[in-house]
Amino acid sequence: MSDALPPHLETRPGTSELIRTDWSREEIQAIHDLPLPELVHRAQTVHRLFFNPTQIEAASLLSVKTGGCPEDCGYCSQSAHYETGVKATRLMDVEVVVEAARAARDAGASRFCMGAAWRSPKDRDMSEVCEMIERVRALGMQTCVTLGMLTAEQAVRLRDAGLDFYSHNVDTSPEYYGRIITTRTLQDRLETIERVRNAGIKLCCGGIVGMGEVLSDRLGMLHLLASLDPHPESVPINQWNEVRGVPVAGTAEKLDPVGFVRLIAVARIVMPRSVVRLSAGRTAMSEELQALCFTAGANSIFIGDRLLTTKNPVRDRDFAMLRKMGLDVVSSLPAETVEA
Ligand code: SAM
Ligand code: DTB
Ligand code: SF4
Repeated sequence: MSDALPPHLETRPGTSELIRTDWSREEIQAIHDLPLPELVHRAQTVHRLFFNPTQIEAASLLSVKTGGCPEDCGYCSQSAHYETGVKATRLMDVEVVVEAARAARDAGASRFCMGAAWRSPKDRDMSEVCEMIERVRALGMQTCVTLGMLTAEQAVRLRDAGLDFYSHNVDTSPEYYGRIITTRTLQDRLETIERVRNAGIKLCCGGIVGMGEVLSDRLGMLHLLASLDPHPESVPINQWNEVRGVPVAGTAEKLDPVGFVRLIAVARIVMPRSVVRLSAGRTAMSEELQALCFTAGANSIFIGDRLLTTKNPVRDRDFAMLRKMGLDVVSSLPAETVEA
């Protein structure tokens, strides 16, 4: 692994060897297949070397441009290819976005993520998005945007506006990818990821499970993420949030909860320093399952009753759940504040 550890971790012998980008699929499978107590113990051990296991980061999402997307992502409510009932809107007014960010901050979120249903942003959209970033940043929040594919120039513009994170998922394994999306390739995504990195923006990159894929695809997705050098600072693991009218709806199968916990633990072990976000899909998860996920190394959630177009648990219930578990919502986690 190329980049240095932060000083507070360098004093701990052996931690740098844990950060690897050369995991083999076989190693990942073997970790996944460990007896559950062994797997969770290993994930907890790694987690504690890099994070405080009682701390959870909270981010909020806002769809700043909804629906009418030209891409055909088979899981998405916002694709113009499917009848999902989601109404297409124009890019939101900056003031409305800033007010939503302020409300999210006052409700406990430290990061505000703005999503747009674009294949890629048009240059005329960039000025407005950059203004949103500047204004949300001025509220003292970390900023994140997800706008689709970027050119190198667009990535630099976002960096200059003060963007902290760009979110761009690999979504699934290389083998399953073509079954889910045909209008852009995995290579296209990797190129955007590279441009984001080159501009010096932190990366939020993960994927979705529960789209009819098999276990080797889920592990293939984690392998792909763990092969990114450096690892994404933030790794959202989404369980597909049900959307009617999309192709995935015909094949989707909710994961066995223990199988889901195993994936979280594997993500924690193979990307020790990344923040692992228990992302979409929590409305369908019991508190017990979420507790196991936090025990297996997940340390971030989205708060607020809406993700982009689909539901998320209501905030008060989430805070009550975290309180019950003795977990604190913090404004930044140690490993994530380190410069890449
Ligand atoms: N249009 C941009 C793009 O796709 O690059 C940004 C917005 S897109 C909605 C962001 C991510 O949300 C997708 O890459 C996908 O991983 C996730 N996502 C979309 N719909 C989802 C669903 N129904 N359940 C879980 N995750 C979903
Ligand atoms: C991510 O991996 N999940 C978030 C965020 N990154 C942008 C988006 C989840 C969207 C869920 C579907 C919806 O609400 O439309
Ligand atoms: Fe468009 Fe993003 Fe949805 Fe794909 S995931 S259809 S790119 S909004």
